[in-house]
Amino acid sequence: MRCSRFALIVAGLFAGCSGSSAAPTRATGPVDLGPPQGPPVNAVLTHAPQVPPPTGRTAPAKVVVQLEVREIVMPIAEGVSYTFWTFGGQVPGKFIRIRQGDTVEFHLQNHPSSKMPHNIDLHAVTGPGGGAASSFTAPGHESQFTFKAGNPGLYVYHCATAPVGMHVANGMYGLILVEPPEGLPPVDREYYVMQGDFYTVGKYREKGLQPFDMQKAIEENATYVVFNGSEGALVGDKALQAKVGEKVRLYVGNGGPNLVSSFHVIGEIFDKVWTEGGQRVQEQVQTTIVPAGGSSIVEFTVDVPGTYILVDHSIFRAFNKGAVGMLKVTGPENKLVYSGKEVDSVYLSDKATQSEAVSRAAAAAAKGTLTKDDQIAAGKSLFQGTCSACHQPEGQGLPRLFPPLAKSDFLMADKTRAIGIVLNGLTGPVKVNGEEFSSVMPPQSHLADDDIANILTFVRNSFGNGGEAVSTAEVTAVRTSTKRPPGAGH
Ligand code: HEC
Ligand SMILES: [Cu+2]
Repeated sequence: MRCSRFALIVAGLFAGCSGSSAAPTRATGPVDLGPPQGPPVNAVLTHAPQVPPPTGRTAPAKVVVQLEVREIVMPIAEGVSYTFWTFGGQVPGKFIRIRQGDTVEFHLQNHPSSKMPHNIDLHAVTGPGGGAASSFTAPGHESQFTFKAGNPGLYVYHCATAPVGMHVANGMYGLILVEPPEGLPPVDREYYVMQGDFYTVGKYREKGLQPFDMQKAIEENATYVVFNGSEGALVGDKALQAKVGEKVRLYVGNGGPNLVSSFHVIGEIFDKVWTEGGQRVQEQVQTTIVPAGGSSIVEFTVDVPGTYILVDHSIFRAFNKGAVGMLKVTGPENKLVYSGKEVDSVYLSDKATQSEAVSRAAAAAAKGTLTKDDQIAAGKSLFQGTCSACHQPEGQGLPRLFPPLAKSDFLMADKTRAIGIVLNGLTGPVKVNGEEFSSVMPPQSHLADDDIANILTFVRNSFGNGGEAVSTAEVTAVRTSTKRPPGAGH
């Protein structure tokens, strides 16, 4: 890369032009890169996970940004919806990419259907409130303000209308990248991933439209922690894509409102991390912290095909609150680097098989048209990654360790007892099909009642079993009537 003296001063490592990890000579304070040149440019804004192309400009410009706030009901998990407040119609808000020295003419529109006023605080703006005061916008109105982007970096923007926490908790955040004058070094793939924590009245995966829970938010007791606004945003066919040998750069943000992310990609080491979205590059990083209201840029080259899992390594958030995404890498194997099979299915959990079936069953249940077949289909997808880890994919169990569910006399003998086992766990000894097991099954009470009903309906009608369906009401009845053993929760 060409390295002008100028770029070294103002951009240093952010432009990656020195190739060394020594600290750059940093200009103190914002740098005036001169007046805008040429005709005004309309900024290209993208929905996550896409990133706008590099500005490709060598001189500062006047850049016009149009961003519309909308309050929309969208899924947060399978069968669960939430009223998100958005910058641009999705969570996170649209990605804005400009160049250091640009003069930004910012237009914030608030859709007429909105119920709330909103505004925007861009961390890339220096000046009280970061634009918040000049952008307060009532429903059906537009406001305009102008700022000069003096500092390069990856910045969070968010709504700062009172109650601020609630606006942020509803998804009002996004990223703005201010490229250094030289631009960033080219890579093969760039993606936009932003974490957020959500607080609903219903527990994790409780179906239906879930209202915001202010008390849980104050207590920082998140119901969901997700990437890009929903549990399913980056899994299955929505996974990020790359080919073997490609260099991938992730612009990672964290909207919060509360939690600090331990951002990690299972099976990768970050070659470079622009810590906290600033100008210092750290190398060979396993997990990087992304503060609430902060960012990080991570880069790595993918050498081996397979599925890489993005997680918040504060790990209960990944397995029990939704903080899982996927990067699918295709291409030839490289046995010198990695000899093994696909990434362990333990990490994929039920996210790999998460299916439409769960939403379909939830929708049917809401309409009152739920059939046994709907339940079996949903239960099948939930069984994988929940029960299959122990009872095995075909319910066959493992000798002496995990009893079979396939053709299990014990399972089929008593439906209510089976519900109780899933909710409260089971401590042996127990005799299944004549064989004795003396082990411990942990409670699965973190599962929602309808999920348990669907799983048990599936199990009781598969692997050679045949029986009646299990209803959500039956599960609820057992849950409310049993004294919770320690640790069972809920
Ligand atoms: C962490 C491992 C593990 C997971 C996960 C697990 N189980 Fe179990 N399960 C066990 C063990 C171990 C036993 C036997 C306990 C004993 O010895 O008392 C058992 C026993 C049972 C039994 C009674 C015995 C039988 O085979 O009929 C049922 C029914 C059952 N589990 C269903 C489920 C269902 C449904 C799920 C998923 C929601 C599940 N289990 C998840 C380990 C597990
Ligand atoms: Cu707002």
